[in-house]
Amino acid sequence: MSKGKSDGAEALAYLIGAVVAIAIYITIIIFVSAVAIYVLFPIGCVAFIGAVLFNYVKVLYEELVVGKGWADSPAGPEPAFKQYFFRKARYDYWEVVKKSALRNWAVLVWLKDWFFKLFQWNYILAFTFPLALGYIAVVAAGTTAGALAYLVFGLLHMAIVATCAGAAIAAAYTLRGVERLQMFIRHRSLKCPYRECHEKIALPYYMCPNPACGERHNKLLPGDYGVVKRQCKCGAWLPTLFLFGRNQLVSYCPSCDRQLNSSMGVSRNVHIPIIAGRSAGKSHYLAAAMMEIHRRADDGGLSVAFPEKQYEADYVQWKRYFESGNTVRPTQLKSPDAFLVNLNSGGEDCLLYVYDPAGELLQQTDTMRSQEFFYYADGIVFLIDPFSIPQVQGRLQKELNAAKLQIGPSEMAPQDAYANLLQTLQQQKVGRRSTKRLAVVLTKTDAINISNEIQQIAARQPPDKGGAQAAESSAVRAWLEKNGEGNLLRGIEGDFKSVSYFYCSPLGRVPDSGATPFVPAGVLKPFGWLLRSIVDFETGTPKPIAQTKTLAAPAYPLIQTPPGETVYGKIIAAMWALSVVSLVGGSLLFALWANTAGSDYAYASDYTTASSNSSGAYDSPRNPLSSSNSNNNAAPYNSNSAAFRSDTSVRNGAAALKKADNTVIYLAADTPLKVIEIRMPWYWVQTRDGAVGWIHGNDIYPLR
Ligand SMILES: Nc1nc2c(ncn2[C@@H]2O[C@H](COP(=O)(O)OP(=O)(O)OP(=O)(O)O)[C@@H](O)[C@H]2O)c(=O)[nH]1
Ligand SMILES: [Mg+2]
Ligand SMILES: [Zn+2]
Ligand SMILES: [Zn+2]
Repeated sequence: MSKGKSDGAEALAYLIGAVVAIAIYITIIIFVSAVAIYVLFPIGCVAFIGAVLFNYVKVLYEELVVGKGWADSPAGPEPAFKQYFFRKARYDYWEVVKKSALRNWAVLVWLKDWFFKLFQWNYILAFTFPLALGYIAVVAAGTTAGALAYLVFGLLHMAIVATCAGAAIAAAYTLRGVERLQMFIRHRSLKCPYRECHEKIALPYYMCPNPACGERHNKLLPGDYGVVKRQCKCGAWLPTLFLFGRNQLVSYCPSCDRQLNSSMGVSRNVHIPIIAGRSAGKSHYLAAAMMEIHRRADDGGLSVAFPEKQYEADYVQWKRYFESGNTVRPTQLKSPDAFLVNLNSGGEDCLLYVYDPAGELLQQTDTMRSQEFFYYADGIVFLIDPFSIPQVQGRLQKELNAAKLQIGPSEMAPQDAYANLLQTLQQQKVGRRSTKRLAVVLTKTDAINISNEIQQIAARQPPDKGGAQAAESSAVRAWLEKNGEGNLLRGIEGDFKSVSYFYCSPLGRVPDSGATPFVPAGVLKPFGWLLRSIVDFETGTPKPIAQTKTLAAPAYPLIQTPPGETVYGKIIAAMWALSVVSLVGGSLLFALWANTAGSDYAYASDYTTASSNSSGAYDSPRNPLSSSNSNNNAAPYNSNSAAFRSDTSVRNGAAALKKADNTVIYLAADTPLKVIEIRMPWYWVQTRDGAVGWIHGNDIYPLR
């Protein structure tokens, strides 16, 4: 019995204990939940966001500010590093995003480990499980907030990289377009000056300025390797635009792999071939023209530079021959197919290509056709050896036989030479009437008084209104006509739109055993006419040839930095930091502002309540200071209306509101209001647009 009694007491004690324990559990659960919701959740979220921010900043700093980020390497067809935003930027971005994610993951793992350390699967858990649940809830909320923050940081970073990349790509392709356009407009299409090649060069290839490297850059243009400069795999920097000195790099023809001169592509290029049959005097004419050009330069009327040593060497040799009165024998004239000289008479630099093809070529029109320079010739010097004209040969047979060795007359009649020239031009589809300028030049006029004959014709002519050149042109034309070349003249003038006639003597005298120097006469005039508006041989005030670099001139300066390293990572990091700071600062300011505004302005609905009026309608506006409200229920002054009026004479609302001219409008529930004074149940409020009145129910009742 006693056992049963004590059993019962014990059971009761256990029951009470159990009830107390359950009560404690429930209290703890409620307490922890409350704390979790109002204290731990916000703290947890802020802590997690802070941790994510810390991780992002730390990785950004380690990777992009002090570190070098993703290890770049030369990529693509060129021996160079891609421009940062064309390659490395996105790897750098992934590196930061990935590494900061790993760090965030590590934090979660650390929290998980702590969880299992704190809450083990044993009887204690029976007491601590509310804490465990709280822990899980806070971590879950924090993880959500942290993930959101990570997303925002990552997207912000991506937006910055994408924007910069877009700008870089746009800049690169704009500059490329500008460069192409400029080449097109300024007539700078390049042609290989070498005899066997003469290919049109879209873009030469350039050598790395680092002599230890010697890599070749095939497409040195603004683009994915760099906007204004690019980095060679050796670390040296190369400019991508001629504007920035690309022409100072050593460049080669992509067709024949021979070195090009540096000023090609910078100066205005003018191509002029000298056309005549064999032994008509082309080479002497070219040599004499160079003598004359240098005489002009010595007089201070012209700037001259040879873009390559090779041409200078030729010139020096010719000069020696001319000064000693020796003719330049064809064998000793290793005539480059194009002779290049850079000229300036005050305007822009002119790179003149003069072609002196061997006379034999004209005999074989199929070979001539392959001479591509006809395509891009700007003008042609058509040389006529007077002693190749059949009528002259007949007329001056005696004198000619005596001086045959000195004059070396061409065996090809001008008509035949011209026919072959025309055939070549037509085969190249130059058009019905060529727009190229044609200078018809009578040469060797020192011999057997030819120049005297022309001067006599000129003297008999009426003065020409077109000036000295027009007078000379018509005199030479008349002389040719007189000597049986009328057909040739008519042919020429039908085929070319722009023709002028000249006479000259490259040697100035008949070459004989005498050692007096040759003094050329009249050789520059045809060039002056062909180059008019570009080079002025008569009255120029020259500027130095800025762009010309002979081989002896300093090459592009070698600027070398560690390969593949850029400052862009640091810039991106700084931009990211700046945007995060402004994002956080901005939202804080906004919250502050919204909060301040909130304390000032509330919504109309916050102060309006359904009326207790038994009819269900709202109380009409009335004067709250009046004790009697019953006399103003007439429409429209009732039911959810707000009366706004401007009649300042009415101070006592109740009476005034009955006036027919009162405007009554609804006051929307979301109209912002500022409470100025409260006399329950009335509020003296002001709307944002400045209307002031009493409000009760849905009504605003303006008193002024
Ligand atoms: N009198 C005189 N003779 C000249 C003059 N210019 C050239 N000659 C003569 O003409 C010959 C041929 O001259 P080149 O200049 O070699 O002729 P080319 O047209 O270059 O000949 P190829 O190269 O064979 O096609 C020379 O040997 C000179 O004797 C000149 O101004 N006066
Ligand atoms: Mg020759
Ligand atoms: Zn290099
Ligand atoms: Zn070439």
